[in-house]
Amino acid sequence: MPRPKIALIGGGNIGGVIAEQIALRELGDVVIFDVVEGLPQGKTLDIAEGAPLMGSDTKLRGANDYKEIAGADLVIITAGLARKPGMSRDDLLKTNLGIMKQVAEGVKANAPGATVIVVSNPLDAMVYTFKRVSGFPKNRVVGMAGVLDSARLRAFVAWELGVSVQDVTALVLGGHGDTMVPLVRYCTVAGIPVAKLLAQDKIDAIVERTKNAGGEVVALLKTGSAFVSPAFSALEMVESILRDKKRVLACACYLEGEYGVSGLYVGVPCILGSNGVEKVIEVELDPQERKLFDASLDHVRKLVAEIDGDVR
Ligand code: TXD
Repeated sequence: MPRPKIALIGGGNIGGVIAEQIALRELGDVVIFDVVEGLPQGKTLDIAEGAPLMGSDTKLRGANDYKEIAGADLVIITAGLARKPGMSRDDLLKTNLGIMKQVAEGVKANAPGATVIVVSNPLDAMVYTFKRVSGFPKNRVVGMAGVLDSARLRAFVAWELGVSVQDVTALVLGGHGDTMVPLVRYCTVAGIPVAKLLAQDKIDAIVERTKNAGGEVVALLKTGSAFVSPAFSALEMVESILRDKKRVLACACYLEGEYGVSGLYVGVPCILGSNGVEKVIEVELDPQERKLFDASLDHVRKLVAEIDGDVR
């Protein structure tokens, strides 16, 4: 049984960590495509030379020609600019739109049967762009954001309570930006609702820190945005798809009536398996949660409206 072929479009900070972890976990053989000559080739060669120390027989290669991704089973897209201090994710829209259109054409032509995980920002608009330009079915195009935002919420709750991160579960819905919706009501510590363990002011502070977590790292790094936690977030999705784990994860999914929404990508819980997004799970939202979700939807709609003419 051959290993799955995994194509990484974009071999930068996030792409490099994903490639290294795919090799370490032997999830499949890797091709990194990038437009920078030498970058994908150098990164894959470096990881491959470390493979004996990982005990990994994963094959890795770099490419500057889309033909090298031919027949990929899974494609992970991190191509695009990352934020610098003072920039919002939305500031990346125009530049990354042009890149995503190019990427969608390349993937459509060379890996038409692939399942695609989009990571590039502004995420909700970029995954929408990929789907529109590629014409791939909605189950095979999914965006990575909610897994990261939920992980950040989990980490902050665990640190505040002094408990293991393994025992904290959380769900963040909506767009991947300042209007994201951390659902505190569904956040538990070993099944115990977090509101039973933390005072409201602490919870409110954690929610705010979650919404601003990306910007917090950008301000500290100054040269780019977070890349390890996003890479590990994408890898949760990669493993669930390749190993058919049926994980329930918060992902940017294309909605057609769920949550009363149609024709948009937005972060919702879904079941991820070998058929990609196998089911969107509709959780009950109370009036306040629905209000926040609708506000987030409005933001995503405005962002998509700015580019819709370019992607039809
Ligand atoms: O939760 C999330 N979804 C976000 C995503 C979390 C953090 C970062 N987020 C976004 O991912 C970020 O705002 C960027 O839009 C992407 C990738 O972030 P990364 O930190 O990996 O950026 P890098 O290191 O700049 O890597 C981008 C690579 C770089 O090597 C470029 O040469 C390449 O993209 N690139 C391209 N590859 C293929 N095709 C084209 N056209 C292209 N243009 C640039």
